[in-house]
Amino acid sequence: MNERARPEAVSTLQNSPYFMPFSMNRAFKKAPRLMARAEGMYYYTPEGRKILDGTSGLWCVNAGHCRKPIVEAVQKGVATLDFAPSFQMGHPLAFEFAERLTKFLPKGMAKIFFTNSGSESVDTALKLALAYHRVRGEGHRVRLIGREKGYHGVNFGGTAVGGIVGNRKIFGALVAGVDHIRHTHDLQRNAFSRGQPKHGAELAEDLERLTQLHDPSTIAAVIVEPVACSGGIYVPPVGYLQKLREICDKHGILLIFDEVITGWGRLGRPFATDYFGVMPDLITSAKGITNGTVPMGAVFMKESLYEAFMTGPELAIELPHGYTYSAHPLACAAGLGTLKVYEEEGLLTRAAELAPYWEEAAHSLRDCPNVIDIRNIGLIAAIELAPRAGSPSARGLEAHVKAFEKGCYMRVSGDTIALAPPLIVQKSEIDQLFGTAREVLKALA
Ligand code: PXG
Ligand code: PLP
Repeated sequence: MNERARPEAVSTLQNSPYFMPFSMNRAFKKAPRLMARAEGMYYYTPEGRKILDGTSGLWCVNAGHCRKPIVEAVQKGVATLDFAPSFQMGHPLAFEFAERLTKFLPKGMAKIFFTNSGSESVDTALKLALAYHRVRGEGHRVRLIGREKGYHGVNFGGTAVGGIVGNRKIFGALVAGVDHIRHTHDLQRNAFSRGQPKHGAELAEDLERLTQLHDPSTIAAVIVEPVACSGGIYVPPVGYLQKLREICDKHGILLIFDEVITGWGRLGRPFATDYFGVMPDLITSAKGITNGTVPMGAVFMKESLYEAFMTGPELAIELPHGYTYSAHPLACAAGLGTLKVYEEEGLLTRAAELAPYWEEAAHSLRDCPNVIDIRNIGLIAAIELAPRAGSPSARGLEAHVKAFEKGCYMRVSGDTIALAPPLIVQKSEIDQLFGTAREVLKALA
């Protein structure tokens, strides 16, 4: 039992009806790790223990926790308009938020479709891509291409284009017409790269192989995370994303950047699209769009995509797609508050200032036991550990638990520790985070 948890809480949790997502339910309920309160860079456990947030909740609390302008916008919003239908009806905040959002988006991203999560954004973007080709008379473009090790949420489309085997294998055949290009993880050539790895641009040519296998005229879209995060943090090799864009252009294939994590300042520019200077046709977003305060997602698209749907009779629904909670008033209120904080505090570029310090701190762990790679970009770092013989992920899980005991919250993906703190992080907190990581790594056999 985790000695920090209250005995009465443990006995309640062991029989709890709560089926926890992406969790080891039985092990967790025996030794829970609970957060009861949060402020700024910190969580507080029910016993009042202070925990430094090393992964921005789940990569979403980019402005730090319980920020006043966001909290107040939500409080005011909920007391004013609890819900409003968005099908054939509207409410002012949705239009105001969409308008404000466009000021932050990569140039050329002109229209916005609202969802409630990254998973919904991904499935929306995939459906938009298929429908876009169809309304233009290219209904033969029915295939969707993802990438090995990619994560695109958990709905059917996103699971199908996703490339993490463990997330796919128990869910049957998923969606027809999906294929995957190769991942870019290459420890032999790129271990301990700082920023973008040198080797691997040629892996983008795997897309050319798939166009030849399936015929390019059958492919609707390619979806990738500019930096693959959930699957273990893989920074794109120099020139790789440019090559993907070229191949898509050559064959009339739409390119979707899944920026659910990389968006909203994580790399030191508002979006990874800005950072890498490669323009996709659609961008999926969520998480940081409301600082994680109220669930929301969005798909950003080029004007030409939207316009392709605006050609039929005016008294026809142009896109038969949407969610009950698309553009929920509370989420719009939270989003408007979030944009205010990002703008006033310069948070969408702050990671660029901190990145050199962050990089040094991350790579200082190179001499720790079992470390086989360290990767970083913006305010993201991955510390990959050698798996324990016969029990992959065990060392990673132990690192996560030990870090929590030592006052830091760190996500792990398999045996890779993933760090991505709120963008308000101070240098002293970066020191604390990597100092704790060092202690944890030393303690792990
Ligand atoms: N696309 C990407 C690139 C993501 O990272 C989603 C889609 C799905 O978003 P929702 O809001 O439906 O979860 C994500 C989500 C982790 C972790 O620790 C990552 C995510 C979610 C939870 C945990 O790696 N990414
Ligand atoms: N299932 C049923 C029976 C519904 O009526 C609806 C929405 O009206 C949905 C699913 C979809 O729910 P949501 O719009 O919240 O995604």
